[in-house]
Amino acid sequence: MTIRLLVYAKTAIWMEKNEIHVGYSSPKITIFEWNGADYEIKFEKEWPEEGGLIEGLDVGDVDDDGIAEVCAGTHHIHILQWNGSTYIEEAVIEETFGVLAVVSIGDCDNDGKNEINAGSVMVYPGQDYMYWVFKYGWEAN
Ligand SMILES: [Ca+2]
Ligand SMILES: [Ca+2]
Repeated sequence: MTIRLLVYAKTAIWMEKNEIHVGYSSPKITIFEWNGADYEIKFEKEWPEEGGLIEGLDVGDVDDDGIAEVCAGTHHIHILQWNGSTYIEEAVIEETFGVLAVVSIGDCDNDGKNEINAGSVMVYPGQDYMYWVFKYGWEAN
């Protein structure tokens, strides 16, 4: 059941066309692209049994290869990259927990490379609220 919907769009100069990225609490992501007449679904993926994808969604080059990734935060961070015909999940950061309300990409230490910032908005009993910064060079699981 979808409880909350996030509509998110971000311009990325390295993408051929702008996309609309929609996160669902199920959790699921749907990526739409304008075809000249309508928005069509370009990619969809669901991660059953994971925390809701409510607000933890951003786009940016997180591995410094010049290509933007879509980062989708459930309670993990799924890193998706366009391969020319579809999005592939090229990495998952599994250190995070709770339900992520923050997944933001940006160069927060001015070294010219993006970091991934993540924070939990809901946690399970016994867990602390956490905020993480993953620097370029993080080990993907
Ligand atoms: Ca990249
Ligand atoms: Ca940086």
